[in-house]
Amino acid sequence: MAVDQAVVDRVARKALDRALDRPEQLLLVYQPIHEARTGAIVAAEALLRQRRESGEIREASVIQEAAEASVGNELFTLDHLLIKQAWIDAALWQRSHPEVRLNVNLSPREFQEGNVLVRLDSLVSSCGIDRQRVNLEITETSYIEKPEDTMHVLQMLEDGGLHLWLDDFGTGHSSLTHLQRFPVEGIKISGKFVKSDDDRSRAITRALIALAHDLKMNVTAEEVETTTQLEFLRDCECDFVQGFLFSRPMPADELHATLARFSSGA
Ligand code: G
Ligand code: MN
Repeated sequence: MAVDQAVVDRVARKALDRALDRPEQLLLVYQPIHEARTGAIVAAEALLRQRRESGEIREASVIQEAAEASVGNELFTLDHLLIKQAWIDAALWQRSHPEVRLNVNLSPREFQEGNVLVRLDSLVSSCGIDRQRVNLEITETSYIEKPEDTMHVLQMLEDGGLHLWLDDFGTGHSSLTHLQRFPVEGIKISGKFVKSDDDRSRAITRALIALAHDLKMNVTAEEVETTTQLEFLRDCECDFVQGFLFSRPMPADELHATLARFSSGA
């Protein structure tokens, strides 16, 4: 049976409206990012989840996609809520583990419209997080319409001490011109390449790592699930890894406990 896209969109839109109406049902989980060579936790990425009335916790990609597709301020409202929550949570572990960075996802639409600089700046100040510890992941879910404006904003963010990363690199709208022009610290290679164990995917992964290193950028491989994949990534000198092989996304307090356990040598 063909799925009616208009119906899908309407359902997604309703889910977004409900979530913004009752933001307490939204929560963030944090997935550690590890140094590939040693396994040490260097950062954690904030990921959105939704708590259903039944108590069940689900992925919230429908809500995120509806916000991305919206024409009003919904994307900014949602992002603002999430970044604020992430930065409050991270302030908790920053005291005991100041070296562990926090990764948050932002749509490139954030950099094209609105006063992202002012909004991010006031968020950073009000949460008390050390801005040197923030990685902004630019998720290229939408086409970058105004690359000049975007580049200007990214440059200001970088000048302000925040670190920029291109997310899901190699899929969607990601383009080599972004690597050529944007002041990014690194790229995250999509799990689509990392998880596929065929020769073509490996060739792409190897080439992307070499290219990033030539550009003096770092690389995080996403969705690493097996030791075979990890060994291949280590051979390619991939810097960081994220995925179920090391750790699943977890609530903030669990991450805090995990960090405490790691640093006590357990
Ligand atoms: O594109 P982005 O990196 O923001 O997406 C992260 C998503 O991938 C999260 O929803 C997370 O739960 C999921 N994820 C993280 N690690 C793995 C993994 O090792 N395998 C799979 N299949 N999914 C993962
Ligand atoms: Mn991401």
